Amino acid sequence: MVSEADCLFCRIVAKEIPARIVHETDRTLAFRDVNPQAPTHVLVVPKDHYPTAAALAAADDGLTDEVIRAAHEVAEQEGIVESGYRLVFNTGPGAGQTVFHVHGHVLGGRGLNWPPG
Ligand code: D5M
Repeated sequence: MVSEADCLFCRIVAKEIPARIVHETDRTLAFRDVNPQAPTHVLVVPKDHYPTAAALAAADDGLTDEVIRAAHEVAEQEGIVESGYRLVFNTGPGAGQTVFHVHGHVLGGRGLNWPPG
């Protein structure tokens, strides 16, 4: 596995730091955000370390598919497909990315405005 010792989400993947895990596949993990912005706010990550969505897509587009599929399965589990949900990859500091292990935010369970702030 590609991991980085001081990466927070690598440490969650390694189960060194506790998280509220809601979904897992061989190559992905999904856990609840510690600072939820909606009734459902789950982060979906590849277990391997890629800093951004762009780096993930450039390196392994099959894994990109798996992350997106896992996000949809989380939405199904959470019962937010019918009402609608948002899948967001903040990419780069200018877009608000603070943790540089790529993660998709699955948000739903309330009305979501567009454009986001
Ligand atoms: O999103 C980074 C997200 O990561 C942000 O919504 C908080 C969340 N976060 C930070 N630490 C944890 C832990 N330990 N568990 C779960 N969620 C966490 P970004 O798009 O990079 O701004």
